[in-house]
Amino acid sequence: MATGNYDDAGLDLPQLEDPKSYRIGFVVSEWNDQITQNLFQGAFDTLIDCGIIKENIVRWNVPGSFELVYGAKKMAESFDILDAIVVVGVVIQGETKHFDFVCQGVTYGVQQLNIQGDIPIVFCVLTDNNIEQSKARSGGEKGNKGVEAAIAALKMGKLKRDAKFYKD
Ligand code: DLZ
Repeated sequence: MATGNYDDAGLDLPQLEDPKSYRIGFVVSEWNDQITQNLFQGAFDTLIDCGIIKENIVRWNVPGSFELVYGAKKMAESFDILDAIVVVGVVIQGETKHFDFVCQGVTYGVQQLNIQGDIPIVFCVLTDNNIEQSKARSGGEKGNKGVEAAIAALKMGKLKRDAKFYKD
């Protein structure tokens, strides 16, 4: 179980007709890998709780958050059967402007992929002032943002399927 009680966290789980048929991809940044691994694990456990089978969960790693956009783009091209892709990263404020550029790049890039592509890309990138804030949001006292991302991925995947149904 990912966080214990989804209701307490105000998270309503999606009602999926056939959860075993859902396929979810993850592109995970290796920068601050303990944090991103905890985010991924929270998301993975949530998907399993929702009835997704582990064979239908794909994971690729990229070096840093800036590379998440390219990774998601390539994953979408390689696996057009995916219902949704989650990008997982953490960007921590430093002494230079690097933080702003990485945050801007990944946010804008994911937005563009969502506008141009067919597979919804879910944003699970922490943008924190310090590592303590990141720890708190990746399985600490503020919960695990990976759980929310997994639920968002399933909801967006369902929306994609529903939209196709109306079109066909
Ligand atoms: C270089 C860099 C820095 C300073 N900080 C972070 C960070 O906090 N989080 C993160 O995911 N990546 C960081 N990176 C790496 C960049 O995302 C990227 O991998 C490099 O600039 C190479 O393109």
